[in-house]
Amino acid sequence: MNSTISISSTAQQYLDLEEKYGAHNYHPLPVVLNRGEGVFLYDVDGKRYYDFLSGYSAVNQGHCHPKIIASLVEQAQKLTLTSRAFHSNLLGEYEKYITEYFGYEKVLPMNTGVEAVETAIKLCRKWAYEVKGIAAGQAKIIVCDGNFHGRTINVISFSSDPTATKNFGPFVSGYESIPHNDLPALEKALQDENVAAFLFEPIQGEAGVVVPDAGYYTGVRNLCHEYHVLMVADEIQSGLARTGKMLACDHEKVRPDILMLGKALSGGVLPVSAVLCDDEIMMTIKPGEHGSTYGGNPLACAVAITALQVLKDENMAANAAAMGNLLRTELKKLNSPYISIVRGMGLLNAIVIKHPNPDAAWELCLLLKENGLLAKPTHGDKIRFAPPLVINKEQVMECVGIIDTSLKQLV
Ligand code: IF1
Repeated sequence: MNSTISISSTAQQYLDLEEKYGAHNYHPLPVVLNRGEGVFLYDVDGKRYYDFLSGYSAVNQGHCHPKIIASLVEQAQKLTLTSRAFHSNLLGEYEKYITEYFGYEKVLPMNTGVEAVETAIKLCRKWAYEVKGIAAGQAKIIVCDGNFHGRTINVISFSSDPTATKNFGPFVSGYESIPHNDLPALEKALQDENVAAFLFEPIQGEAGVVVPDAGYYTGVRNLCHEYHVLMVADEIQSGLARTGKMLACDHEKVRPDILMLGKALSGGVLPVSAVLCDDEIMMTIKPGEHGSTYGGNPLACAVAITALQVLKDENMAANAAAMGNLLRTELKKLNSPYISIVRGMGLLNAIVIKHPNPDAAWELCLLLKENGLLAKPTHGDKIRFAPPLVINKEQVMECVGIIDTSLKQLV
């Protein structure tokens, strides 16, 4: 079953260029976009779409948020990069702003999400040897089955996804994987005195928006305290108001020992990530032991301050909670024979498709595109529904209508 993939000759020219000159490391939906504004994306033929992916939660504030763009443009005309060989006027101000914003003593600024994850792993190991006293080279980090934390060799070393690991070995040792949302399995793993940390996503995004049982974050927090192990929360996708609270861990008022942020930390404008923790952990890294060319650059600092400020000023967490409840309620009311599960927290949601055709989720995304909504399947039968957090009630209802129409067109 193949829906008719309609694409204009204009758009096709762009696809042909990518086909010929670019690596084939993605399989994108056949749409070519050239403008974004708020919850909307526009293609090269001027067609408007609702964005239900939000750059994988990098565009929580909406595409090209005017205040974020203003900060970008203003700073870009002053100073964009000094490197960390010298000081800039913005780094300290940004560091004060973000550490007070999240309640940690220190921040280490990086660029991409996976760099934040790599940084956190290096901090865990330093802390293990120099604070906890684990024997040199023996530190272990517990991770979860189904995890996604990025695509470097070290991080895929603990991936359970064959697509992420096939023919990329050899891999880095020092990791043990347990089921997500399984406190007994975590406690069993923590019996090993060489465990330095538990690294997890509060909600597993790539796995299909897997929300753990209530009390899971509290249980993790208590076990990590009891066994003197660092609780390391990857909130790169679940953080920054996406789930209806500033952080997913905030739903249980749990404070991780190490917090990783990325994606919407810049509102989708440029790569900005951050690792936050207190001095006992952060001060284990000494001058010259870690960093990056662009980490903490003045342009990123200016943009990140504004991106964080607008989340609060525009009450985006509260809106995400309300609009997420509305979206899930209305999707369930469709009673579609093709939807087996509707799940999520705030505006991080997914539906699980049940259909004889294994490509049904992809086919549905093609129909959604034709009907003016962009979404993409994850792991075959799940479709992530994660619009920008500025979406309003009328827009949610229009999108539910588009989803309903598309489901009825699915054969
Ligand atoms: C792609 C997935 C999502 C992340 C979490 C760290 C990172 C990510 C929880 C690394 C990045 C992105 C990567 C992007 C697609 C997207 C993704 F499908 F790959 F798995 F969101 F679920 N921790 N996720 O979700 O951050 O280095 O990419 O800045 O690789 O296609 P990054």
